[in-house]
Amino acid sequence: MKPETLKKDLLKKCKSLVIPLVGFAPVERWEKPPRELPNVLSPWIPEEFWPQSIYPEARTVIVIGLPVPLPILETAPSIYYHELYKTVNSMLDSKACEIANFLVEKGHAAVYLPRDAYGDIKILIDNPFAFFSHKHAAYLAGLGSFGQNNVLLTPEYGPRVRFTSIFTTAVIKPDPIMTKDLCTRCLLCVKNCPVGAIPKAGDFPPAVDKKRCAIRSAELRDEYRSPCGICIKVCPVGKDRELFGRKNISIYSDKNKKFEKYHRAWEHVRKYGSKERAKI
Ligand code: B12
Ligand code: SF4
Ligand code: SF4
Repeated sequence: MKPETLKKDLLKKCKSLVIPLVGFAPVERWEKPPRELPNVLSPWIPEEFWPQSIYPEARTVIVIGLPVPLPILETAPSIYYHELYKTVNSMLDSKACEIANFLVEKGHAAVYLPRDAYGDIKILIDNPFAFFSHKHAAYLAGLGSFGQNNVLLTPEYGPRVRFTSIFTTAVIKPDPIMTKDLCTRCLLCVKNCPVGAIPKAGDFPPAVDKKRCAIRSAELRDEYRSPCGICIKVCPVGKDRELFGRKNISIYSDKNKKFEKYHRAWEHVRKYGSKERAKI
């Protein structure tokens, strides 16, 4: 089958699975990290984390992304975002598994990757790495650019999107790497991080204090209201803000009386189904 026909079939399959974001990256892109953006992606990801090291036959990485709806994320930390997180995660895993099976049915070896791949958040406190990084894969597959918050921003959903990947032996026409820098450097992510984990200056994207962030996530997990997600909630980038009527970022400031009805709704959701550890 011609590479163009396979790409068309895959895009059709993703459409039928209601996957809004799909990108294709040849494995060679891991060998020569691109210089298109003002990124300091240096040192680059060690070779043992590259797709061709994990699955030596891999020729193309397919990255899929599912959105995190803003009105749910806005209640975070809450049981509502906690449940959404679990749902999106299992949907990503099963859709990626189905795409790999679809390729296999067509005669192309393919394997899916789990969207996270760690047993418990406590493992990440001391070793905050997975064996494969999906945000870098999404970047190399042309889905977005890095933000000050060190996650990938997309034009469609800003950072409010979760990714996973599929490795295949099929050669598929790649998508161009995004050259537009989507981050506005508004620093809202920096100012709103409750544990000060995101540096405001230095390299871009900056090295987030992973330990601090992971410890906060572990605490919230024990309270049934993880993950934190504030740095993706406040980011102004993404067309989803328009769709959900959330262009005005001052909605997140407690002092803004105009948005009291939203603040009341979030407080209501936060009161049920989870508790701060001190109150458990
Ligand atoms: C570990 C992890 C965490 C840790 C560490 C975060 C971090 N910044 O790396 C903690 C628990 C803190 C965390 C928090 C969050 N996470 Co998280 N996390 C992961 C996970 C499981 C692995 C990431 C990884 O291994 N990165 C490793 C390397 C490659 O990235 P890096 O450290 O930036 O590496 C660079 C340099 O450090 C250098 N380097 C230098 N020396 C070394 C040494 C080694 C060994 C390596 C590997 C690299 C390296 O190489 C890289 C390029 O320069 C991924 C899922 C996955 N499997 O990809 C999700 C993931 C990155 N998380 C995600 C999200 C959304 C979050 C949160 C917002 C929580 C939430 N869900 O609400 C916060 C955001 C924190 C933040 N601002 O960064 C999403 C991001 C989606 C996006 N839009 O980009 C991902 C991709 C999950 C998913 N499947 O979608 N996360
Ligand atoms: S997830 Fe929360 S604690 Fe972690 S960097 Fe973002 S705002 Fe800070
Ligand atoms: S909140 Fe502002 S500084 Fe942070 S990633 Fe988004 S656009 Fe960039």
